Amino acid sequence: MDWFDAGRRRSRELFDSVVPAAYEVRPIPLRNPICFYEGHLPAFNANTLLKRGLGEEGIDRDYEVLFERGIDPEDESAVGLGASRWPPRKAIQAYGDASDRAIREALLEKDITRDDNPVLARGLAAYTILEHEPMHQETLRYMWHRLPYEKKIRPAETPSPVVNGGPPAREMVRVPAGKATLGADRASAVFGWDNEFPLCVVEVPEFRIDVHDRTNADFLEFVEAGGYEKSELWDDEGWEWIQSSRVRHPLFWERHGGEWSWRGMWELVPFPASWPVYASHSEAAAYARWKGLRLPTEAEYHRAAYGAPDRPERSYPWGEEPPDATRGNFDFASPDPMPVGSFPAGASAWGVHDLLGNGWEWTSTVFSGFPGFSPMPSYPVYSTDFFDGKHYVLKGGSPVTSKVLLRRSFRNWFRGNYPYLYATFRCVK
Ligand code: AVJ
Ligand code: FE
Repeated sequence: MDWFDAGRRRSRELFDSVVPAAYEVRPIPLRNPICFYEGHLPAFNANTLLKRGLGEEGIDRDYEVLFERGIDPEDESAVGLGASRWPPRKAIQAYGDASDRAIREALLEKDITRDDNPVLARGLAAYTILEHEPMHQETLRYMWHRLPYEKKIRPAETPSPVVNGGPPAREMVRVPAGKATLGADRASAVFGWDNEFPLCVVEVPEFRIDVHDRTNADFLEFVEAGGYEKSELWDDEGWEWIQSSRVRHPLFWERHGGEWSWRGMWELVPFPASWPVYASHSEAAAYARWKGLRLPTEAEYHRAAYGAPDRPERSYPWGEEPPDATRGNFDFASPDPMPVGSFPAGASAWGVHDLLGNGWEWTSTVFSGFPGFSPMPSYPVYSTDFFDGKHYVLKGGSPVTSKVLLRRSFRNWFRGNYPYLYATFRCVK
């Protein structure tokens, strides 16, 4: 109950941090407008726990269709209009309150862990709604990021950005050949999304990997060397995208009076040379190719993060202790990134920094199910629609990734040319 209430409260704060006039704005052209998400969260809860799980009626049939699912179209021409007129905020909030009441009642009083029902077995539907909420809070945060500052209301206690001088010296470390355990074991995991199962053990050959994420300073060299003009560095999809959208630098960068600055969540930041560069997969891969390097595979990320010399794999890069604020920039600790290497207590056994937090990490692995994958009964379309060869796996987490999503098996994914999320990269050879 506390988990549910805290999640709903945080979502409410997010919606309240947008001025009323922006309620129907679409901050990212490829996503629904803001109002959709205030309806989507409670509708998802009703659809998943009350209807699919407990076999009940739900609260409002029209809303539970209108707000059922978000969108991930290939380009703007494929964006449908959704509703031609969205309900007013009052109505959406009244629906949300009714859904919250029904969910609380279900969590407290109904049989939500019935082993004879695959949707409810071991609390599957309940965990699904509890983790869906923070997942969207991150999505909402990077959507709000795109809104002009005058459309947002900055919370009083927001910390100011930390921009320490230059980045640390660039360094790579050797990770010897060994096993990486991807995924999780269905029988022993408390909960996981379908793409986390089953366990998948991979042999990973030796490689070298960046100790730190590539920074804005690193990426500036690429921009200044004309990286966006060299077609040989880009895959077809990436080249097509930077031509048609006229992309010439990372989305978070802006040029004012001949100087680069960084569009922070609440203010414009003087060029933060030592922050991890936030970029799309296409930009990350082009940069790596320019350096004669490449992006890590998902298995290499696991080896670098969770492997340890002559020891079993760890649960977290730093060991077995649960995540806290000393281990990395995550769980809403800061609205924007921190300089790379700010959390030595979070480094992995090989001394690789910031593997959890401060930005998701792109991998070169195309998103698909592990051998033995099956869709989850509580939300069967969670992953399968995205097994299309066009989405890449991201690992790690961002400043606004909830700590409940920081488990080893958690996998994120997006299209290669999606520049909006808080995602960075490191290189390997
Ligand atoms: C896992 C972040 C890619 O936001 O598209 C939310 C999560 N799925 N509601 C997304 C999701 C359904 C998904 N990502
Ligand atoms: Fe959703």
